[in-house]
Amino acid sequence: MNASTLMPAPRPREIEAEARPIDNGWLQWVAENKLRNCAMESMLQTMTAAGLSRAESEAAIVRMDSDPAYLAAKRYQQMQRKFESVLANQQKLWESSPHYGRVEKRSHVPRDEFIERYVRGSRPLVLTEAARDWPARTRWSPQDLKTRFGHLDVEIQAERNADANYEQNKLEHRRTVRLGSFVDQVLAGGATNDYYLTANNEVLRRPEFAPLLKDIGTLPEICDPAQLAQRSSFWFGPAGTRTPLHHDTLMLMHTQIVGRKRWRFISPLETPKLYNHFRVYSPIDLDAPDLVRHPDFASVKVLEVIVEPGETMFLPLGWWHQVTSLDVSLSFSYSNLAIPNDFTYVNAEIHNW
Ligand SMILES: O=C(O)CCC(=O)C(=O)O
Repeated sequence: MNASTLMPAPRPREIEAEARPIDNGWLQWVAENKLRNCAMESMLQTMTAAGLSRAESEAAIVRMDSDPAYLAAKRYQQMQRKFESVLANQQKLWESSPHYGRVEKRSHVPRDEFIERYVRGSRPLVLTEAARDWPARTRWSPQDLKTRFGHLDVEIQAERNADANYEQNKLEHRRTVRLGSFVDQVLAGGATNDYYLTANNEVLRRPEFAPLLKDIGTLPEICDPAQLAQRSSFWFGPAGTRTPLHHDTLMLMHTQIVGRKRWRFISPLETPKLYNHFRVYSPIDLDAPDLVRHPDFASVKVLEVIVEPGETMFLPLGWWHQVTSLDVSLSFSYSNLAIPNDFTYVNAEIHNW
């Protein structure tokens, strides 16, 4: 944990003529910043700038050292630090492999090796031939979508450019559009992140879209075909879509049918350095990490691979990923692994960090 980053001050108010009281909001702020090892002087600067008396602020900071609630928090913090060091040591071992920085591409992996090396061994992998007999590979195109399904309404994500947290707020970005018009918009609109038909659309659960599933051929040996309709998703959008850094709560395959995507990955063992204070999301943008706000990210190793048309990305459990479309893209993801693939994560919900 960085020693000098201050938490934002509580509830900004206009500075009043008289010194503001050190209320519970400020006491919590003092406790949190002491837990983050912030220096007394930097805390005092923030407190006095907000209109608090310097003498009272200093006394509150000193008193905190014997506050029973603060002492209890310190014990929990120590346990958390221990757990973090366990993860950090394990990550160090993973990174000591000369192969760690490279996402493997392989044409075929036998089932047992797949489970041992990639599922249990927790390694991202690109299967280059897993979709070789899929009719989708020759059939699917934006024009084909329009011809076969253009008259149907679908749910997309829209007006994303106006909202820095478009993925976290995805329910607010749902719009229903005619698929044919959306195809036209994608083809004419050029590179943009403003609109994207993502997995949220659930089109594959609708009988009208069942022909799409017929275009899926042999699945990797590890998958259960009987579960495909229930556990698959369809993605379509322009070049330039960006799915921000997050982790999923299961393992999945993602087959690129049209266009390329750039996938970047971070090990689940690096979670303590990703400021994961809201559900499965990290506020870090891998294209422009802000090391002043997120200094712990500085030592995080990012893996990268470009997934080409016809290739299938395997995403092991809990790996963080940020995904960018490099071209107009059509892809198909599925989580119907024939091994246990439902996991429980205790979600972080600390909204005001
Ligand atoms: O393809 C994308 O834009 C994102 C895919 C993804 O993040 C996922 O399936 O979890």
